Amino acid sequence: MRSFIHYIAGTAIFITAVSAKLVQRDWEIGWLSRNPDEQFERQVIGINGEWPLPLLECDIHDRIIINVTNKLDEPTSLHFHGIYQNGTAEMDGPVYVTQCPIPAGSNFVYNFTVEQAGTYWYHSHYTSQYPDGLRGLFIIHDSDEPFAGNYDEESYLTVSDWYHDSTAWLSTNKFLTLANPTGAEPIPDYGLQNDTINLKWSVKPNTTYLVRLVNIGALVSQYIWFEDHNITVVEVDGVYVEPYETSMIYITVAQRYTVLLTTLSDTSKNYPFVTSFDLDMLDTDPSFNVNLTGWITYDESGDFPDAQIIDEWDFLDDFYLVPHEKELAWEPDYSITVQVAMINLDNGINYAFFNNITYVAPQVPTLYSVMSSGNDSTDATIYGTNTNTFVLDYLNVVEIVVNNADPGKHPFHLHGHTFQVVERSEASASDDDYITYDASSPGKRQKYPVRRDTVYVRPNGYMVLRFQTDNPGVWLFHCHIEWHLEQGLALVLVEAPLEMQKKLSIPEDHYAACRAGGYSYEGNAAGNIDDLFDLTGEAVQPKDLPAGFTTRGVVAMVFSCISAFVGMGFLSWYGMSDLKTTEREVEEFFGEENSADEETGQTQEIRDQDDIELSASGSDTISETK
Ligand code: CU1
Ligand code: CU1
Ligand code: CU1
Ligand code: CU1
Repeated sequence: MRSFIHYIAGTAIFITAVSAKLVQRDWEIGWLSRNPDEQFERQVIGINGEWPLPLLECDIHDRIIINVTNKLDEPTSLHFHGIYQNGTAEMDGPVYVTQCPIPAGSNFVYNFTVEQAGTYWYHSHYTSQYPDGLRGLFIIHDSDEPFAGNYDEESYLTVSDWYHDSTAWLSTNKFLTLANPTGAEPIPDYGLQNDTINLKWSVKPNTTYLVRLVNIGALVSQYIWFEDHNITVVEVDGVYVEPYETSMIYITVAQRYTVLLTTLSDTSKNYPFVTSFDLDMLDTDPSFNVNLTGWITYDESGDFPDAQIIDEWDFLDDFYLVPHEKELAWEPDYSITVQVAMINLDNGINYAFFNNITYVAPQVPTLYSVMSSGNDSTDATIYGTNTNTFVLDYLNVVEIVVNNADPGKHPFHLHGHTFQVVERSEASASDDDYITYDASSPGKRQKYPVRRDTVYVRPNGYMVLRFQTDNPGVWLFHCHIEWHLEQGLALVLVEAPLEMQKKLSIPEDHYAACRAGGYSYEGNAAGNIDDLFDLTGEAVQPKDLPAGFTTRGVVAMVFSCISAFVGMGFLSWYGMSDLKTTEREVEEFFGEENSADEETGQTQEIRDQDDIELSASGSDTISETK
């Protein structure tokens, strides 16, 4: 009997070894011209002259090798969202975290195996680049999936917001500027379904489809529904779940819902499906119809009716999904509590914070600091004062408590892991007050908490996430709203650094990319090799606002400057192409208040949380201070 078991096990390993295959691609990343919303032709980032981007598809256990050539006129990188990269953390992709930016003209090879299955995506992780089009689907098949045999066909539906200007331009000119003191995110110009509009999804009657719903947008969560067709959720973010029937999905950027949809027997009608922006996430309503309609198409020559008006948002709450592999909530060995806030610093710009630190990228990618720092790698100090780095022990359960002291919804994503969503509060009833987690009086919990890699915290609410540190690597935890990541809403987890040093090796072409771009790749966050605890020259956030000067004050200041100009008839709010004069005035104002600090050149100490007046994002603040 013993030898029989041994024989079976050996066979299984052998079968795995032969069935795994190599999926190799040469990808030239470059600019193309496209007009996906039929409103505006713009430059998008394509691969090998293709956009929409190629579908990356493989089977579980396969090896993926992607040889990237950067043909852009700017750096780039690729991240494979949701892939654990266990043993290959150096292939994860976020710049200054696990690699240097890939300079224009350089090559870089991503090489890893996938020991997981389901619906993923790949995207640039260089500054705010992915909404310019560098984002595509990554599907990993698994013949052992629990719903195997329950469907006939496969399909996918990506949704996204879409901008006509490049995100880099928007960021510099519209978003991170003094003219935008409330941090209002740029309003998208349109929405896309499968990177197009008026999508007709041709279906066969009486057929069950496995449909992968993916939000590859930059900012906006979307509601998705299929008229007269219910859907059954079977997977979220690569985690199989007990089938859950619903009529509507709410999907934040970066999330995935895989659903079963059975078509009708009657082929005489076509049915709208709608992907609809969550308008709560926009400071002003867009001028286009945010309910984008496509059609379940039974009859190509038939009518394509308008979508019906719905009267409520009756969508699935992912908190109640139950993983197929049921596990009780893991008991934490270590807990990290972070408070989310959006605050102006003394340059008048609105930043996003975890515990009063807005992430500022180090000079040396944090993984390379780990690899070049020996036993000092276990001391978070060397990773810089502005990177929000936490060093985690190997094989622990770590809890992240997110207390959202901001009236916005934030979809947080953890690299390298899925986490259990142990608690998630409702939104606070008041914008002026936020709810914090109290471990001594737990809120509503599920016996088998859902696991996924991206989940949103409600306005002024909290959530409790737990994961296992079984994956040595440097992992970013951040808001996946690209604008909020630009504002610094990120922290870094250095998971089991001594294990990393034993298990990881950085390929030579990764260091070559650093050399080609003139980036440092050794030493601490400041690139200091001799004394790892000397952070002289590290990148830090701008100074705090002068004492007593609040976000509201910045808003008032900026708007009074602007209205002064408008009053003089020189400028109008929407027509302004250059706010340099306003910026100079405000800078001079702040500069005078702040000159003493500037002379010392020291990083200002972090203030008590109570001192911070939170920015009330949105039009309310603006109208109050006009
Ligand atoms: Cu990711
Ligand atoms: Cu992502
Ligand atoms: Cu956010
Ligand atoms: Cu990320």
